[in-house]
Amino acid sequence: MSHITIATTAFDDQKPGTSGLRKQVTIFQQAHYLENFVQSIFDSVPELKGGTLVLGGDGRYYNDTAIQTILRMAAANGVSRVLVGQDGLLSTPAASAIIRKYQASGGIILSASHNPGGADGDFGIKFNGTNGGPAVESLTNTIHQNSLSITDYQITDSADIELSELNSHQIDGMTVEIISPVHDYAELMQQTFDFPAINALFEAGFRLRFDAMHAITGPYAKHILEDMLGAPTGTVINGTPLPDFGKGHPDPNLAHAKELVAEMFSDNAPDMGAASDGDGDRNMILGNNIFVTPSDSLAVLAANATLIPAYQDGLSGVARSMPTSCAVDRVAEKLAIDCFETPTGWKFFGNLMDADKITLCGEESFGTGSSHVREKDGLWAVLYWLNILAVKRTSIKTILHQHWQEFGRNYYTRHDYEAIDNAQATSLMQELENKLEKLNGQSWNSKTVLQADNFHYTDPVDHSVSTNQGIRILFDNGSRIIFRLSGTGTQGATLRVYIESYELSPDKLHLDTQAALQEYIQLANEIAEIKKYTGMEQPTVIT
Ligand code: VG1
Ligand code: CO
Repeated sequence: MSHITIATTAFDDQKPGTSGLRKQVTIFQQAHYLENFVQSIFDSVPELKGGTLVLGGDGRYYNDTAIQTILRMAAANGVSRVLVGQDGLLSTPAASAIIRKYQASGGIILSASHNPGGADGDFGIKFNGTNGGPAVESLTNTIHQNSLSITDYQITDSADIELSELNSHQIDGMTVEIISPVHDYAELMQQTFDFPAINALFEAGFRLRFDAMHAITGPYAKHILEDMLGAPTGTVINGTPLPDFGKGHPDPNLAHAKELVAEMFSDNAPDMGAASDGDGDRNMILGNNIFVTPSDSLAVLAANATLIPAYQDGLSGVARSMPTSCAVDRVAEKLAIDCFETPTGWKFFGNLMDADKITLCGEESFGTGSSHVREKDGLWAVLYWLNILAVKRTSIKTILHQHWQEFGRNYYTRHDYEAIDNAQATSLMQELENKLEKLNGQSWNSKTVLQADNFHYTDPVDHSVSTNQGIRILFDNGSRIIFRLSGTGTQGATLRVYIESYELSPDKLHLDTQAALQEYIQLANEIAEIKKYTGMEQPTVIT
């Protein structure tokens, strides 16, 4: 077996987006495409030489091929040990936990998360650093720069490794250890939550339905919920990971988790419904005939933190991405802890956690997490809710209604316009930017714009600055309209419009969300001239 240097030419489209490099599978299948990006990672992270690398993915189409290539390249680039999930599988939060537990120099996670899979779907790759979190912007910029000037990459000509057995192998002096994808993660969950209390809840007849959407969380959910916590067999549905997610769209929201949503809004609905995405970092929470918005979920988790063993001494602080509703801000105020507002994407939470400025954080896009890892964590959020319910012994509906009564309700919706022409999307955003000055101080029906700007963020820990993170229109009554372009889509551009209003009066806490926000939805359409630029009458997805 020998080391080979392969000559290559650079691709000009390997700039990581919100969460790594995400492209259609066919793009990744081009000769040298994956190899160029992987070599750019090795060139940007010298600590990998002689270090430990964690490797795994969400099992989507091309996962197997990519893992074998990366193993050969890791050996040729002098990595000393690779911990790879059995069958090449690792959920994103489990990868983060394993990097931290074994003090690895980093991890490579293969996933396009909530994007559809299969030969005609999407694939993705991202690098997580030694803290277990997604590479910060300065590192993704370096990786991108290296990808633009690459001329060759290193690989061995060794045979494929058999990944189905928990075994150890050698490639050219590098050890490959095949580990259980579930074990370390399950242990961490057991240390975080009150498992006996949750077990007692199930024993008392509590009914949970967990939809793994044929994605990575199936084996984790079956082991933890059914085997360890005693939930009845069948609690987990769609629990076998498939390379094309059963042709579904593994995005846990009201639009894509249809089977679960129908059951949760039926007459004989279970007490709780939950779902997770392609790589296991997102979650959706439903109660019997009620949907919990991710922003509300974060607020409820923060307000009830001391019920959870791992957080019983309280939270050091909380954070949310800028477009996430301000519900958690009100909890933080009451708890007298800091609340940080970061740009979209989990990579901005890592520094705050490393510096112990926050314990919990979340995003409106069905992501919640804590400092137990450095990724958002779908199953963790489900266990957190179960732990709260095991202590309170009341319904999700009651918990949510009481929360609104105490803190007020942030009505919230996101309207996505997908696959729009790139040039039109850029013009729409540019035109909004041009209007900012005029918008400041403008009034509609007794509400006035307090502030209209393009959000930028200065990291309180390393003082790095991230600009151009979304157009914000903030009103004097607490309402907000936010516009930004997605950084994870692979076809054309996706415009995301985030709309929020705040209600405190008890007689207005139970309105229909779209109806409650109608005025702002209309305003958003007018201000951004969405129809003119997209040609669309309606959003393609509403969450
Ligand atoms: C989306 C979400 C963002 C999330 C990101 C990765 O990004 O809006 O909140 O962090 O996906 O999630 P964008 O740029 O498309 O809006 V995952 O679960 O796809 O890794
Ligand atoms: Co995900």
